[in-house]
Amino acid sequence: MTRLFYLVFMCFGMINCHEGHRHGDDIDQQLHDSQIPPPSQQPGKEDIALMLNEVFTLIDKNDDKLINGNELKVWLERVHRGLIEENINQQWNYYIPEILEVHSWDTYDPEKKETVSWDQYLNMTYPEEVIKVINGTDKLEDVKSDDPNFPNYIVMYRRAVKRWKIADKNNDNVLVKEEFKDFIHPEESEHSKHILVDEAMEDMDTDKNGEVTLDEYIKHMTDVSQEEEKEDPNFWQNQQSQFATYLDKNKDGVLNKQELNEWLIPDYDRHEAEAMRMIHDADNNADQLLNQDEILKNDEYFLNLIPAEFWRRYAQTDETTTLPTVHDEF
Ligand SMILES: [Ca+2]
Ligand SMILES: [Ca+2]
Ligand SMILES: [Ca+2]
Ligand SMILES: [Ca+2]
Repeated sequence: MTRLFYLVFMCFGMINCHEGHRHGDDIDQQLHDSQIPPPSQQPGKEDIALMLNEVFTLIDKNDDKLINGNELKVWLERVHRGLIEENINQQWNYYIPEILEVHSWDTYDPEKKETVSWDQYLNMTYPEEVIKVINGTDKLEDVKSDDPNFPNYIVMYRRAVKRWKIADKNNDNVLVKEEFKDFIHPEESEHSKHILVDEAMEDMDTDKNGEVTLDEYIKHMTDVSQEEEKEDPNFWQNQQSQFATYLDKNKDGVLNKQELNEWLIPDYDRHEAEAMRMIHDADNNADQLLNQDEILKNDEYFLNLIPAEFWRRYAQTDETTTLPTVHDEF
């Protein structure tokens, strides 16, 4: 069996993820979906049931054979942290960090730490033609690239410059791993998450007047949505009502920066909200809890409760149908 786990990636590092920039919950969603193998590479229903049963016992901390909102929230946080960490490690290693003496705010003396420099990042992320345009050696309009995403690389590059500045707290133009985390996942830290709002405004506000109209919003959502999402006959109506009902808080027909902020950096706990939504959607007997049966009946819906670790271990068992025992940090 081929390794079914594939790289978890986000729109920033080594990756080719330039089809559009998603925001906020979408980023989360994308990251979480990326750990689920495509259906053709998933194990059969019975094995998925085995995995879900095993996950169930791990979520059910108080061992009452039921999952409550808090247990589910804690699990979702855990899966999320695992994904972020794995993604950071993967990207960090890709850039082949170099040991340098760095000064931090914490101590007076420099410390030897692994670092990634801006040049290293640049050279290992962007094709040479992009770097030439960036350096002014070539003009964008003169570049004959077969890659339809070429202009997007330039947008990404400009964005990377801004993100780097924010992530590089001690301003020495190299990132230590903690700084690199803010660079790749600015949404994960208080220090850097505000940049998501600027990036979203930049993406959506095509006429650059500082506000996002419904048209601008719809155009953006069309650009970043998958074909199958757009095939949904209610797609347009859903987008429109999302905009009018939830996002445009002051009902003036446009989204200002504050409204983008509330959308992308909400002050509620995302994992708690997701746990509540999951319970609401699958709680057949309406006791505000999930039992094993409710999880298994909705197995496809709960695939993202299965950590990457499990999928991977399954893939490594070859053609056998026995699931290996899980003995790790979960
Ligand atoms: Ca329980
Ligand atoms: Ca630094
Ligand atoms: Ca606008
Ligand atoms: Ca508004």
